[in-house]
Amino acid sequence: MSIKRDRPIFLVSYAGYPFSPTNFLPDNGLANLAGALIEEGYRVKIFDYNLPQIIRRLYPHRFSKKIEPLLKRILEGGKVGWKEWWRLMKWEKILRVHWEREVERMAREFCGLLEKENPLFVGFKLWNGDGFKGSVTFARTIKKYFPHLPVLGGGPHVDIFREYILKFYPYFDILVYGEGENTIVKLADFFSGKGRLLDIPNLIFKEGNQLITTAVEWIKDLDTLPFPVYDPEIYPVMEGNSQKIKMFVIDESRGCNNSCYFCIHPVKSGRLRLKSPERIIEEIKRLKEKFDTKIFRYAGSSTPTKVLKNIAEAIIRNNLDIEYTTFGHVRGGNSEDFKKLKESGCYAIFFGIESGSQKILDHAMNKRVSVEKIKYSLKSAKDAGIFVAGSLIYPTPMDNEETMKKTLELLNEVRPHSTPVQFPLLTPQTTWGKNPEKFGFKLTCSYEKFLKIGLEYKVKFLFPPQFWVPFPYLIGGKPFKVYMKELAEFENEIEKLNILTTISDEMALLAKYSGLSPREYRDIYRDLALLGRYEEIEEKFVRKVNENLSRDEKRR
Ligand code: B12
Repeated sequence: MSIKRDRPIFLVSYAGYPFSPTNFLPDNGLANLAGALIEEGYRVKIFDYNLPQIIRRLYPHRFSKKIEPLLKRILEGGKVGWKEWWRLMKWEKILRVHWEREVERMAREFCGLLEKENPLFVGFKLWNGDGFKGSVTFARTIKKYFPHLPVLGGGPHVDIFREYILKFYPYFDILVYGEGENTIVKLADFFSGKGRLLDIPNLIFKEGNQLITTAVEWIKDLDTLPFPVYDPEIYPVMEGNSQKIKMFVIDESRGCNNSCYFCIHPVKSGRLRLKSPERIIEEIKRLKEKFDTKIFRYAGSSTPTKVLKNIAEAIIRNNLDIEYTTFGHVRGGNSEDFKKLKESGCYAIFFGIESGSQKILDHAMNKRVSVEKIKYSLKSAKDAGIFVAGSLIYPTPMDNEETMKKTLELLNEVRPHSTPVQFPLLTPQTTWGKNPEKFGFKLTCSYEKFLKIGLEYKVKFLFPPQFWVPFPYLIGGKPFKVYMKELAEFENEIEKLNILTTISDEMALLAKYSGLSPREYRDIYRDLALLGRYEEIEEKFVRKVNENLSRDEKRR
């Protein structure tokens, strides 16, 4: 049977309130899916709601004006009484109700488009937090008005929570886990009348009361993937300079062969596979030409340093004149490699240090790396002139006064430019998530409830973490409030060493193109986001970067 490809396919990403400016980067996952579908003759439209303009809808000025004086006082470190915290709590609730109503309104507007354009199906990229609940609102609204239109969910939150999403939220007809390029094309064929769902890999769906998960399939040769598509006809918010930041994410590798106990990446992305340097160069060249840009961010969570070096040599050979940031692994690289990376335009590297205690690295994390090697790699990257973000996980169940000191000593010796600190996140499907008690975690509710809380967890964005809804687990016997307080104190210790916290590799490079120092970039964004100042965010964090980039490109 011939397949009719006249109906478009709608792909949607709604990640919630943009707590971080990285929400404004174009979505490479959806652009890849678009590329795969277009190559097979399908029509695609991407709806990316992660824009500065979303702040205007979610946080109208009339709201922020009322609490601005109080918020400013908190941001300036002023004294706040319990009555004022109560007031803020009330405002947070009002704001939440407004968000829910506004997302419902956006979902109804979206339904208007469905009516007009009659797509073959709608696919959501599912994120955590408000993004997840908002996407559920979209899916529920679509199902209300268009019960027969297939609604799909894919992306990181599906990789982590799998069938539990369907269990609690039956508004999605099918979930796609793992890589989506091959699967989405087969689904498009299926909805056009060809093939059987059971023969399509990477699916989770219900047949009657039975839950079916089809076999996983990973893309063997990444060079065979069609090029991602960001053209404004397909991805309308790529138009102009004020909506998305023109820093593109290149997935130079996918997967990870390590098995760190805390980490979801090997589960989420399979075994390590690499794109060839030639393919990467071609991707970069096309994006540079089309979007007047010169900044990129690699997506691979575990690309070996030697491979990064090969790509760097190709960039130099091709005289690309770009700047990029990447994850780095502390194993396997030497100082010459980092010099080569720098020469090719590598601006910043994000290393996972996790801890300065060898015992914790070995027994709590399975990092399979020595503290000495961590020091060597970070110092070499720094000496090469690269901005080094070295992240930590704290406090783990094994942490105590002595391990904390060791970690601070490591930081003081290496002096990374930035040290983002994450508290131990118990993620389902990781070794920690599968055996919490073995590693010193204790759930304070049933496993199913733990999953439901994780699935729907939202931060209280006007408040520091001590005020958030507690995570349902103890760490080394300590409850949420205690470990969050320890985390905050630890971050203070790090800042006392004059090392920045909370700044990632891509934020460091974006800061440069915003004309701000990394510290200003972090603090100004946080303050503006808390106050809902979308015009300034649009101007300083999106338009300015894009204009600086295109000015640079035109000058060449
Ligand atoms: C690079 C990266 C980024 C980049 C690029 C965004 C992206 N593509 O995901 C940037 C810096 C912009 C970013 C930002 C954020 N990120 Co990020 N990011 C990553 C990282 C390291 C790699 C993602 C990637 O590029 N993969 C390659 C591409 C091709 O895959 P993909 O985007 O997932 O899409 C594929 C599949 O998921 C699937 N798919 C996706 N959507 C859909 C939809 C349908 C319908 C179908 C069928 C299939 C499908 O098919 C795609 C093609 O194969 C991952 C960790 C990891 N190793 O996976 C974290 C990760 C995805 N990020 C995460 C988070 C939380 C964020 C932020 C919300 C917050 C933050 N600041 O970190 C923002 C939100 C961004 C936004 N859109 O608003 C979390 C997600 C957790 C969760 N449960 O939601 C992860 C898993 C990191 C972690 N904490 O462990 N991120």
